[in-house]
Amino acid sequence: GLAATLTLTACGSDSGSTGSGDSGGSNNELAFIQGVAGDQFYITMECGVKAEAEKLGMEVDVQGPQKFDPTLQKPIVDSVVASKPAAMLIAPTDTSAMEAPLKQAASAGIKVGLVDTTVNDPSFAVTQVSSDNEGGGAEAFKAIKELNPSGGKVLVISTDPGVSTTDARTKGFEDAAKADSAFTYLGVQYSHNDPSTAAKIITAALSKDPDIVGVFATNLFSAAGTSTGVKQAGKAEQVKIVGFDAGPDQISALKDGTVQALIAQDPYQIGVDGVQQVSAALKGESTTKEIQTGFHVITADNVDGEGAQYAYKS
Ligand code: T6T
Repeated sequence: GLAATLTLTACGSDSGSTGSGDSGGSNNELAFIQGVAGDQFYITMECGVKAEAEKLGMEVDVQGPQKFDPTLQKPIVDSVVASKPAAMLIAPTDTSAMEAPLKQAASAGIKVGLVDTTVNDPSFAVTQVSSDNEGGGAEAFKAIKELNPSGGKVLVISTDPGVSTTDARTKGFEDAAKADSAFTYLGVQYSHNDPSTAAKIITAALSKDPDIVGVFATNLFSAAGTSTGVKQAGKAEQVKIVGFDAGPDQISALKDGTVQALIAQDPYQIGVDGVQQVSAALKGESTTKEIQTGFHVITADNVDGEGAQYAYKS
C-alpha cells in the first residue's frame, strides 16, 4: 500500500531493497557488519554497499553493535559465521581483539573484506578499503595552523586506542604538530566514542590550559562532544575545532561557527569498493588488497557549495 511505497530510507528511493536473490544462488549472501549501529558514517557506507550489491545481484544483511566495542561486535561475527554467508564486509572495532574471530571467518570459507578499520594482521582478508586516515590527520593540523598562524597549544580527542582509523588520524596530526615549533602538542585523550565524555575531556583540558587554541576531534562522536564542551565553556572564539567526518550535526556546527573545518570521508565509495572486491573474490577473480579512498575538507567557504555533496546521510 501507500505506506510501504512511501517509506523513506537514508539511501534514497532506489536503495531500500537488496539483490533479487536469483542471480547467484546461495553464493550471493553478503553480511555487512558496521563498527557501531546508528552512526551516519556507517549508514552512508550501508547505502553504498546496498546499491552496489543490488547491481551485482547480492543479498545484504546489515548488523552493528550498539557500541563501538569488540566485546559487542565479536558475538555478531560469530553468529554471522555460523549462518555461513558467502562474504562478509566488516569494520573491525579493535586491531587485536577482532583479528582471531575474523581469521576464523575466513578459514570457514567466507570471503572477508575489511572496510574503514583494519586489524594488525589482515592477510586473511580479500581487501582492505579505507580513507587516507594518517593523511587526513595531517590535513587537520594544517587546517588548525591556518586558523592559528601564530601557533599555541593543541589537543587531540579520539575514541579508543586500538582503533586503526582514529589511531592513524591521531598519528598524522601528532607528527605534524610536533614538527612545528610554534605549536605545543598536549597529547591525545580518549572519549570511548561517547560525546559526553568528549565534552568532559575538553572542559577539564580548558580549565588546566585555558589558552588552548585548537582541538582535533578524530571522529563524529568525539567532534560532537568537543563542540558542545567548547561552546559551554564560552570559548568558541578562541578554540578552533577541526573534526573528522561530516554528519548533519557536524555540518550544522560548521555553519553556526562552533567548528571551523571538517575532514569528510567517502563512506559510500568505501562500501561500493568493498562489495566489488568480495564479489570478485567469489567469482575467483583477482582482488585489490588495499584501496585508499579520498577525503575532502569542508569549511564555511564551501559548505553551501561544493562541500555540501560530501555530507553524510542520516
Ligand atoms: O570516523 C568514522 C570511522 O571512520 C571510524 O573508524 C569510527 O568512527 C566513525 O564511524 C565516525 O563515528
